This record gives sequence, structure tokens and C-alpha cells, in this order.
Amino acid sequence: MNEDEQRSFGPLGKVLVIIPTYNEAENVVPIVKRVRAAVPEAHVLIADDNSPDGTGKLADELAAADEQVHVMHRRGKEGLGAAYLAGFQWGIDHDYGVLVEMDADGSHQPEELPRLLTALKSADLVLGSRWIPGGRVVNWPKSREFLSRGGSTYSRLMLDVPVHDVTGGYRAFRRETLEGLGMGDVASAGYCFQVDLAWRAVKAGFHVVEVPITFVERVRGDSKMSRGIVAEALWRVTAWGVGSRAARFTGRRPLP
Ligand SMILES: Nc1nc2c(ncn2[C@@H]2O[C@H](COP(=O)(O)OP(=O)(O)OP(=O)(O)O)[C@@H](O)[C@H]2O)c(=O)[nH]1
Ligand SMILES: [Mg+2]
Repeated sequence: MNEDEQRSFGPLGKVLVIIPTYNEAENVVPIVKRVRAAVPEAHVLIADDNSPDGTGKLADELAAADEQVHVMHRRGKEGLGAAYLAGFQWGIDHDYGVLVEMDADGSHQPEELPRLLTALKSADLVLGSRWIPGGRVVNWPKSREFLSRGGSTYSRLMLDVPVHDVTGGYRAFRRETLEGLGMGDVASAGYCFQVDLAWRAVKAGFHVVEVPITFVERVRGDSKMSRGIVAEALWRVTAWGVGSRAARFTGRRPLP
């Protein structure tokens, strides 16, 4: 009997799919409809950063027509990490048992969510993974794949995280996992927000499972990816890796 079979996991509880949006007017309606069709019992929370293109208004219309759709209007663009932290807190306050991260642009296919939720029955955190057998990306230039694979490999080696896709953003958390991560001091904004949470989960001893996904590059709307987001990930992961190695060497606790 392996470790997973020995440990018993509680029931999952209500599911909340959190979709952060910034200028996703072309995507917000189709993605919410796809989530509602793929997992009809799940609720959706759109966390919009006051998008100038009217995404927030479209989200309000969706919420008015469907009591399982909710909207969080935030002051302005503060990054994906901040939107997720606020969304997680809202979900915890409203008694959801599972909190899912999903992009608005269709890269994370709602039709694959049932597989993530099934895996979460015997895990604390499930990561949708592009870089394990069965996982793939559709319509990415080789340069983007190189950057993403390289970023995951660098993070895995720097932080000793046994995860193949550590920057991915299609994830399902049990609420107890989020509550155990000490999210009060998460400062990361972009991709490194995802690295930060995965690293915290591994360090806290949670059972983290990767499930293969097919990631589809956005078809509509503009990317919010920037050099700044990549640079933030690089310097933070490097600083965390150096800090935790130094702490191991000197016997001091690493800074969070
Ligand atoms: N609320 C909020 N959402 C954001 C912010 N930045 C990005 N997002 C959302 O986060 C998700 C991921 O952003 P993307 O622009 O698709 O980033 P990406 O997937 O790395 O880039 P592409 O591959 O080009 O799509 C999308 O749903 C965005 O609308 C932000 O500052 N605030
Ligand atoms: Mg995207």
C-alpha cells in the first residue's frame, strides 16, 4: 500500500472556480459558460481589476442571470497574484471546500476540470501540468515553450520542488491546503505567484499531484505577459533558492 492509499482525505465540498480578468471582454462570457456546462455544480467567481474594456459589466450580466456566478470588482490592475489572494479569501469566507484557479482566455480548458477534481479526492493540491506525459501545449511558438519549460526546470532545481510544471496556473486546492500555506505574506504578483504557492505546499508537507492537461494558447484578446513578470519570477526564485540553501547551511530558518 503506498502513502496515498494509507492517508484518508475528507470529502471535497462546494467548488469555486476563480477566474481573474483584466481586459477579457471577448473571453469572459464563453469561459464562464464552458465552466458551467463542464461542472454544473461548481460556482464561478470572476475577479476583475476594473478592466477598461468593460469585462466587469459583462461579468455583472452573467451574475445577474445565474446565481452560481459571482463577481468581485477590484480597484485597478494589481496583478494576478493579488486577484487570486482576494478570490481565495472570498471563497473561504463563503464556505467553499475547493478553490480552482483558471485563466479567462481558454488556455485552461474547463472540460478538463472533472479530471482535476477527481485527482483532488486523494490529494491536497492538484496541478494541471503541461510537462508530464500526456500533457501538451497547442499553438505555442518553440520560444515560448523553451521559456516555460526552462522556468519550471530552473525553479525545480533551485527550490528542490518535485514538480514538472511549477509555473502553470490551472490548479485545484482544498481549502485546508490554502489555509495551511500562510498566504498572509505572499508578495509575488505574476508567474512566481504560482511557483510560490507550489513551493509552500511542498514545504508544508501537502500531497501535491500533477495531472496532464492540454494548454491551448489564447485565441482572442491580448496577453498580459510582460518582461517584468518574467524578471520578477527569475529574481524571486533565485533569491528564494539562495536563501533556503544559506539557511540550510547556517541552520537558520529561511525567510518566507
Ligand atoms: N484580475 C486580474 N487578472 C489578471 C491580471 N493580469 C492577468 N490577469 C488574468 O490572468 C489570466 C492569465 O493572464 P494571461 O495574459 O493570459 O497570461 P499568460 O497566459 O501568461 O499569457 P498568454 O499566453 O499570452 O495568454 C487571464 O485571465 C488574465 O485576464 C491582473 O492584473 N488582474
Ligand atoms: Mg493566457
